[in-house]
Amino acid sequence: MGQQLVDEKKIAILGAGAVGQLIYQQLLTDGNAPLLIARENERQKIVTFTALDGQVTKSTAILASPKSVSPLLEQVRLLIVCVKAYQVSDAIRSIIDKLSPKCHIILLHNGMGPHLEVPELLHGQGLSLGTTSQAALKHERWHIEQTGSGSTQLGHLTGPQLSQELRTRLLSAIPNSQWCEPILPSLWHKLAINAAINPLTAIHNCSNGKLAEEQYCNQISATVTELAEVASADGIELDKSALINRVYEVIGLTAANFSSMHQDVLNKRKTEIESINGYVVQRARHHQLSTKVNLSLLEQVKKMESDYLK
Ligand code: KPL
Repeated sequence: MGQQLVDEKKIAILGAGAVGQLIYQQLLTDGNAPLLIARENERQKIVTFTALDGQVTKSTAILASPKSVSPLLEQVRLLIVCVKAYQVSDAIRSIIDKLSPKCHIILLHNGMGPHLEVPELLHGQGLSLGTTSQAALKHERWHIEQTGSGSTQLGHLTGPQLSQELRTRLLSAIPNSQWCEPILPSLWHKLAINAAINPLTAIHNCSNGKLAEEQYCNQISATVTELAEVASADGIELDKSALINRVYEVIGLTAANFSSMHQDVLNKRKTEIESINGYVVQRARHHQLSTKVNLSLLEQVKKMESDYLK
């Protein structure tokens, strides 16, 4: 009976990176049977999960590829998109024709931007957005470890609303998650933290904790001040000093960690700079505002990237 209910309102995760696999595990643990949509052609995979307390569990994940004409895709009523911001539009294009108009889509990634493009790709599906401070590390392709707990905010953006039943199932599965409306202020809030911490740790090759030093204070404060001005022009009022305090709180709480951008640069991967400081610069241009500090951080990280990405 329970299984039938789950299949009728199927939840799928598009993108089996660290965050995608983490959300998959949390849904699974809470009694759901989520589908993982990934590039691989296999139908099943044994996935390993190391929880915050070190406990290791294995489960068999049901996979579908966006290319497959899997009947499972038509049954999906909630699609959680966990690919990187720069992959979101292509990932949605690759699957949208196979999704029911009754499916609801949630974008859950670092940075901002895709929510401006995705609405025109939809065929009647509703769209919500989310941001999470949970952290996970990928040890192997199918082995992730949760490395940080934290809150998750989700909320409606456009089109039909997510059904109450699916919303309840999602909030029940993700620890410390809330439905927030409007959702955009939560995304700008997280953007400010990433805009201040991520590029500086990548440029100075340091842990998050190092940014507590006096030498970074002006840059952190200017990055957040510029961002708050751009957000305001976009109709989102942020409390600048509360935001700067929060940046320092996150620096303290994650002092020993290396930011995701630091790890991307270290491993010579494309970074999310375009959807973090790049988004601030893009919205600033739209409003004819100047964001010198964000622009400089964007250019420095792009330069590092261009030295290893050909
Ligand atoms: O989200 C993060 C990231 O690394 O992307 C922060 C908050 C900076 C923690 O490392």
